[in-house]
Amino acid sequence: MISENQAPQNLHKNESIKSASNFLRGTILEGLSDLTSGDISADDSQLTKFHGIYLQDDRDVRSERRKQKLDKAYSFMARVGIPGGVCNAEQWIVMDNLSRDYSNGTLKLTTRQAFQLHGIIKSNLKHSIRVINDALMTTLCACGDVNRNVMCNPNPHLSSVHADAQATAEAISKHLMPATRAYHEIWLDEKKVAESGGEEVEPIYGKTYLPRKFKIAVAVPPSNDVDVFAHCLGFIAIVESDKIVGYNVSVGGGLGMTHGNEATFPRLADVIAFCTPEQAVDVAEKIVTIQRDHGDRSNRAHARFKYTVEDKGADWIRSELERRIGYTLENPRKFLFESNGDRYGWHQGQDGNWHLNLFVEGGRVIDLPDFPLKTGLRKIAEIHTGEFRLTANQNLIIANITPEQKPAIEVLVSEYKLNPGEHVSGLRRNSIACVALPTCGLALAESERYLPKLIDELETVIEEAGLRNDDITIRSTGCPNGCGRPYLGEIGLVGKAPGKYNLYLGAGFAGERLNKLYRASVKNTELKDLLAPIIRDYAQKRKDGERFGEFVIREGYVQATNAGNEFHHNVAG
Ligand code: SRM
Ligand code: SF4
Repeated sequence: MISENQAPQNLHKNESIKSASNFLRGTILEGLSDLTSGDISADDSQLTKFHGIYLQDDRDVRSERRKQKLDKAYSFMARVGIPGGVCNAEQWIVMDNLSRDYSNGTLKLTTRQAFQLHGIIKSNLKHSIRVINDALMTTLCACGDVNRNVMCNPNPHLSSVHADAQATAEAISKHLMPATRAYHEIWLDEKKVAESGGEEVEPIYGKTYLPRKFKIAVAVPPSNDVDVFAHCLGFIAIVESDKIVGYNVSVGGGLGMTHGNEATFPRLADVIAFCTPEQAVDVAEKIVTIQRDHGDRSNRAHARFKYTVEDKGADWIRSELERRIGYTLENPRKFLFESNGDRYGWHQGQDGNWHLNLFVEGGRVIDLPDFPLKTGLRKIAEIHTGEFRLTANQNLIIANITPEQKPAIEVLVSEYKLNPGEHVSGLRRNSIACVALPTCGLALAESERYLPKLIDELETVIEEAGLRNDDITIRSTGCPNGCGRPYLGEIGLVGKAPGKYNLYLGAGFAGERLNKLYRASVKNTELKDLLAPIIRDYAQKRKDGERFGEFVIREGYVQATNAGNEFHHNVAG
């Protein structure tokens, strides 16, 4: 029996767009060849998301152009998903070239270990996508109602453990890629399936794909840098004698919500079972099919897997999973996360190779007059034989540097003033800001362009309070969708309107607890004064080892949020 939210008459319009799209083709090809306008049709712009491509416009000039009766300044954002954030030096150079030649001159390292190129105009789009594919990367499934870029802890200091975790992330990613050849036909000029007499099937997704986006992460305790509990599906590595013996499986995390709609809320995942490394791909596939069959296809604000888990219960999900895989899973094993931040600076792996975790503010790789970050990284790429690894905190690891190569890289780090995080305050090095304005069509307020300025102001407070080197997580977003995972910041800022933010406090430092609203609609000019006394209070009264997020709860600034469904409420007692 199909449920009400799957009944044909109740389906959201995106379901019919997907269904009529002929496996994600729509009229994208025709739209691309029409160069009389810079955009594509509304339906196609839903479909290009599955191809990792968003139609955007420059919001800085939107009102001026409206006054002048001009079209919006359209361009495209392309997102390149690389499982676990791992790419090689040649691939970095390809991305660097594309950003210089066809986009806005910058690279954005995202909170899901992907690259974003902003500002590609329509006539350059196809060529850019082809260049990305020629370099053995893809934009396919970086967005859309499918499984997205699979995240994984990228710091290979425990070389063999990380190699195994990465292999799991890559295997899941590969297995959950859609089968449609639409992408190859449209962007890579492959022969049309219809012409070659073939017939298409989507064995995992079916022709309407998932009700909504789906996200997976692999975490390696004690680091929760990937924020595994914010994911639809998580795999938490259980390590014994330097070997991954299996994964705890977590389900039902997700952060997006809508201001003023309490039926929407961020939710952290429940840990439901333990699986062996060999079972992980099967578990991932079957969880995806549970969401395919039971997710809400009528209301996109209730369509994420977190609501399926919330409504049906974690126990039901586990038994349905076991029914679908055909065997029983073990109960979860013990694990401990210590932080959801990055390990900055130089670290040597078990195999003797070195890894340098650099701080990249807001994930924006750009050349500034006094800080030529982009050129510095390119120079490194020109000599580096290891990898570039994008972190879930929008930072970058130059990974697998041989001991012989280390001195040459050190010279470049110092010549280009690259930042291994040592001179940065504990607040700044634990900051995340989503893109927001001017490219994000959903932004209600600034984020990436604002957070560094707020941190400048707050640094005067933390300096005076003697907290310069203390790690405190601060995360901001320009709207409640949660792209910078703000509900997992000890301090979280969520855009409400231009210059106004909801201020949240009290998340767990290891990403184990959501924060809680402290003040709504605070003007940006008032944020420093609102936070300063709390920061000073923390400096004076904190207990040994007590984190800022714990302190604000103990001192009663906010109540603890122990479950997503109490995010909007204070609980009596
Ligand atoms: Fe996100 C939509 C940027 C991570 C939740 N996100 C968007 C769009 C595409 C806006 C749009 O739909 O038009 C943003 C593009 C802005 C731009 O100009 O580039 C955007 N999201 C980002 C990135 C680039 C933020 C960043 O600064 O790093 C991150 C790209 C990740 C990637 O590489 O795949 C990004 N987005 C996230 C995360 C964090 C995560 O996944 O760990 C979340 C919260 C976790 C979650 O999904 O629950 C997130 N993005 C959303 C949502 C809300 C989803 C929901 O459940 O309600 C939207 C809007 C939507 O889907 O309707 C959204
Ligand atoms: Fe845009 Fe909102 Fe995501 Fe920020 S959180 S990138 S403003 S959708």
